[in-house]
Amino acid sequence: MAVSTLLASPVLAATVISPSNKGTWDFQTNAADGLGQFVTGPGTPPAGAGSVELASGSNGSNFSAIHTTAYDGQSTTNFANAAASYATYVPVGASNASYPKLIVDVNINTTTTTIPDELTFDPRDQLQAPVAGVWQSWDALNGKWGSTLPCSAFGPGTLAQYLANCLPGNVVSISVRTRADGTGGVRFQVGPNAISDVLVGYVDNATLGFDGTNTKTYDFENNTIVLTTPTNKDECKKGGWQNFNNPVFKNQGSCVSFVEANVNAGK
Ligand SMILES: [Ca+2]
Repeated sequence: MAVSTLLASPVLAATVISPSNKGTWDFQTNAADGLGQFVTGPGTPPAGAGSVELASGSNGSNFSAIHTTAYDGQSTTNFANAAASYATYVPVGASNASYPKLIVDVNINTTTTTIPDELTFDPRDQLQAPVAGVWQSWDALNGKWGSTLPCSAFGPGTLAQYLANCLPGNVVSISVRTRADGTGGVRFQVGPNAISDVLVGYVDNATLGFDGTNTKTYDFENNTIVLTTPTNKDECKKGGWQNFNNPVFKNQGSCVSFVEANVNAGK
């Protein structure tokens, strides 16, 4: 009997990030009416059924973000083991500035000093045009990034161009900066943009890594359980009793009894 062995690439299960399991992720906004939340949809997200919604509120000069601390302190020399891809959705009619950016706060560590920088991947700067009303995937690692360092030969450009043109000659490493407010050096963000912009964008299916030791795919989901309660006896019939979870019923009779006993509930 011949036995053959197939070696397949390991398939890494996505890490589900949700209201009850945010892991290393958390929301941040500077707007009183800004919003960061897990939602179902919109449309058909690339992973699972939900995503993260980021909205800057009524003032588009504010921002809304979801951060992770998972990569803080990790170092690389040339991004060789890094990973950066994600998917976005922007509703039709929303500002074109709504496409969530991927921002990485880094330190450029040289033999003599540490230079802070902020690398930003903005879907609006890429070869693929942003399109509203559909989910789009972005290969950020191989896309164009902006930098806060003065660098006339860059902006936006590839990470290879950044390494070649924007850094001093005595760089030892590039590391993800730990932010003073503890929110984490890697984030997805909408805004800030013009005050008149109403920014709303969604993110899902993000694969992120920096030094190769903690590369993960994140599936943002809204797993909040919606409580369902029957309000009339007909809802219990034809198997309907099985659809409720507040409370859960053993059979149609117990469902009907519950409705009869609670007929005046809330009146
Ligand atoms: Ca999802």
